[in-house]
Amino acid sequence: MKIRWFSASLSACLAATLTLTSWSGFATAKEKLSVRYHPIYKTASFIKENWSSSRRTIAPNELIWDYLNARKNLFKIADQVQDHFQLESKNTDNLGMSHYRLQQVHLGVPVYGSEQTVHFNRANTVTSYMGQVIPNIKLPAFKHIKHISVPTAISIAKKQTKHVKQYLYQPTSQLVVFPYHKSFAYAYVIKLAYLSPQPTIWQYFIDAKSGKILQKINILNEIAGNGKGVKGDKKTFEITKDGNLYYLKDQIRNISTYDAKHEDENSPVITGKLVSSKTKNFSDPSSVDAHAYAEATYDFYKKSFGRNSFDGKGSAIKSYVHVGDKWNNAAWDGEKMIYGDGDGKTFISLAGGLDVVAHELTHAVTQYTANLEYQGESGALNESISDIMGVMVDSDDWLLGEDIYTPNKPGDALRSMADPTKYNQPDNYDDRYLGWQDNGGVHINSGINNKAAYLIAAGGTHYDVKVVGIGRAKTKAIYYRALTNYLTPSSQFIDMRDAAIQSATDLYGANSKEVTSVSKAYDAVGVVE
Ligand code: L5Q
Ligand code: ZN
Repeated sequence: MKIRWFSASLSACLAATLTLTSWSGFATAKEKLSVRYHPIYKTASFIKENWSSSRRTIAPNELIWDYLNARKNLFKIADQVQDHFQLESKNTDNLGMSHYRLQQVHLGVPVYGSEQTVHFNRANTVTSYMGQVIPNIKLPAFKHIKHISVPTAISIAKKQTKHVKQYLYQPTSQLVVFPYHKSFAYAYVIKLAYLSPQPTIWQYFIDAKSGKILQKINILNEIAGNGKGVKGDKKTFEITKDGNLYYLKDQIRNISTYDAKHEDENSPVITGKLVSSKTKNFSDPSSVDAHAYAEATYDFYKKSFGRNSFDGKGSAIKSYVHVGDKWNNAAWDGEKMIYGDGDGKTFISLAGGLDVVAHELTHAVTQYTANLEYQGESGALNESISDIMGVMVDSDDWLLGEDIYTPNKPGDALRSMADPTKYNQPDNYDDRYLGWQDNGGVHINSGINNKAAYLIAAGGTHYDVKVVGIGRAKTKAIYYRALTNYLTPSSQFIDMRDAAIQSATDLYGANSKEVTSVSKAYDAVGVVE
């Protein structure tokens, strides 16, 4: 499309506004204002300028409204700008610029697709505006219109996908003003997502008055990518095509994988770059595994517990590979997963371990649930929960990190839940570490709870206490329930015992064999009242 530029002197543009609101901002008269207009709505699509407020002292959050007020003519707004825009977010970048996002509203209801961005430099001068404003929407208030309910709208959309057995999450609904046939209608935007038979995210626009489907789009733009993992194994995973490039971005699970390009592991911000490829084949084994294993862990949580991402609300899962220089570790940093390449001797690329990836992502689940404090006994429980879910995701063994630890020493691992003492961890509360290292031994004392979980699942006699195994599926259900419903940030080993017994009671009954196994297991590792 050809872009047409219009220039106007500021004083001319502002003449009308200045008389209306004497305090509204203005810039020096000589400054150029360049405006590109929307071809149909004739409101500003892009403004390039240097606008600053004339008010001497002004709260930062009022500046944005002063600006919109100063430009209201360009948006064809006659009344209060506050009635037409809703502030969505503000981001300050590393250049010191502030970027505001706004949403046009009509009588309080968002106008679909009509969003705006306004950009301030560090001197609080607006340098540009971009977005869409639809003028003269003539629709009475929603409450004055006879309309169908949200559940009705959802059932209309669901009728279209009768072949779907399981949705990824509860269908969502948002009321919008929807531009339709040169007019407007209130519509519910219903989102339906599912993985099979074909990964799809439908967005249905249901007329709130008539229930008619005005439009539907599959907003999933995703395909299968492939590549080899750290161990040389071929695998497929979900990617996204955008323009000429493919990206490690799984839109249905909301998982993206970035290359940190050796940014320091201690850096407060790791920028990274979304991993891309010219073909569907991805050649970096670390990012392939980080991505595919994050997907596998997502699926584990979804399938086992119905959990949608670490927060249960579908939050974006971000992995960063090639963090640091030969860094021998991986972590959840509170917002994202970060993986080192390893030095090649102690570790190879840590993203190459499915159990490691599941361990890290479980730290995120913990943060959003029990939020176990990362020191002392609660920290050891935090570590243990990550290990438990780590081994539950990864095949049938009780080892952690076996795939990425000491490439020249086959058979060993970072930790063993079956026998924690193999890797210098205690397997009884009496042998717990009480020093200050490792946040009070969070990676050491986790062995105690790891052994208990192992005994519950696999059974065995430990320090003369016999435990009958109840299998992995029930064990993971008990720990998930304890983590999400019972444990708190200050929970100690004894609380873990009670939380596990309580969870097993809920799930299998007070006199069940499962409850017996749990209490025997904690007896066996010396966690007793
Ligand atoms: C650890 C996470 C891993 N790191 N163990 C210190 O001891 C220290 C860190 C860890 F899975 F990447 F290895 O578990
Ligand atoms: Zn950990």
